[in-house]
Amino acid sequence: MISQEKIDQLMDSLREMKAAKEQEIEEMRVKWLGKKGEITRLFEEFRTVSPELKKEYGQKLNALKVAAQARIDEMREELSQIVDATKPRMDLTMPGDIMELGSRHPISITREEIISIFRKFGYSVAEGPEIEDDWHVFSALNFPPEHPARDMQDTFFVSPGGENPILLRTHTSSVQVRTMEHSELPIRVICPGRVFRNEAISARAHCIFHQVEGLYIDKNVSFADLKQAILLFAREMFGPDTQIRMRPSYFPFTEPSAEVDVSCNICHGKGCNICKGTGWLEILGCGMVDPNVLRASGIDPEVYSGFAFGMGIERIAMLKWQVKDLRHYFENDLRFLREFETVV
Ligand code: 2U9
Repeated sequence: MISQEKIDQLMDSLREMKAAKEQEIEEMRVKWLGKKGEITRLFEEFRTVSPELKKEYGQKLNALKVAAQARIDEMREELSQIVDATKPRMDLTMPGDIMELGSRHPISITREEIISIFRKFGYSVAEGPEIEDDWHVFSALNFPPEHPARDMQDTFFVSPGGENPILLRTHTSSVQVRTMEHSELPIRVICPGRVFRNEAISARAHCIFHQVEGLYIDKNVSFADLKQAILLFAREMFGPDTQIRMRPSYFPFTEPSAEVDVSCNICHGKGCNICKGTGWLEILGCGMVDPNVLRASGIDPEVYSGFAFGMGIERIAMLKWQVKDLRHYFENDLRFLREFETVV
């Protein structure tokens, strides 16, 4: 029969309970809390307790049940702390797990190299949004309203309508425009970043690629300054014997404009399959900033002049490592990526 004495007695035996194995703990759990266990049986007897004692015994029985469960959990915890001498221990003489080392992506390596060269020349680095407006990508850069780059065939539009459509930038020149709008003169900045063009993907073209563009604006900046900056860059990037040549070109944002070739660093001008027998490799475009571009960003072209240049990082990296297909840069094939410098 339930009594205070009986409950106290059970509490005492609970505290004294000991077990050396998991199996013994389980047997105790069944003995106390199982369907036919001691505490379960007391709960059945509880139904016959007189109403005036129900509250008191109810609380005591519940406390007993909680204490039994707690002691069982405690015994399990104690057992898990004991090292089982029969189980194999960790062999400290085993070699450690091999950590897979990553490698820097060739585009990142090339971008960092270009940036560090221009930093040495005193340029700072600026970044800007990939989703841009028409003003910063086209209008401020002297693109006429009917220019084909403004067409859906060439540019990815986010919202095409209205006065100032929203689009994915097709070049990082928009970052230079933002720099001109907000910085004090003189400006000497390079802008690395991803750009987007609506092109069919092939070995030589991709709809996403990376550029580094540069801009230098001050009083009395001349084409000779541009030529010297590009020559110094080419020699840092491709070796001290590198020669450059400039061919006249056209861009809406520069006048005059030029495309720049470097002497082929594979055949040293003799002609090979990399330079297609010409001895020259095209690396970038450049020119003197068009006065309309300076004016659009509030800079007086009567007082200031500047030069700008732009290059595709994929192209520079292709020349550096003789990568034949641009798609390798985007496919994350480990056999390709492991060819490059390991990060330690
Ligand atoms: C401002 C003014 C002028 C940036 C320039 C080029 C020439 C050029 C191409 C090279 C290969 C782009 O990646 S590519 O397809 N770029 O030829 N870019 S001048 O001129 C600017 C930029 C900003 C305010």
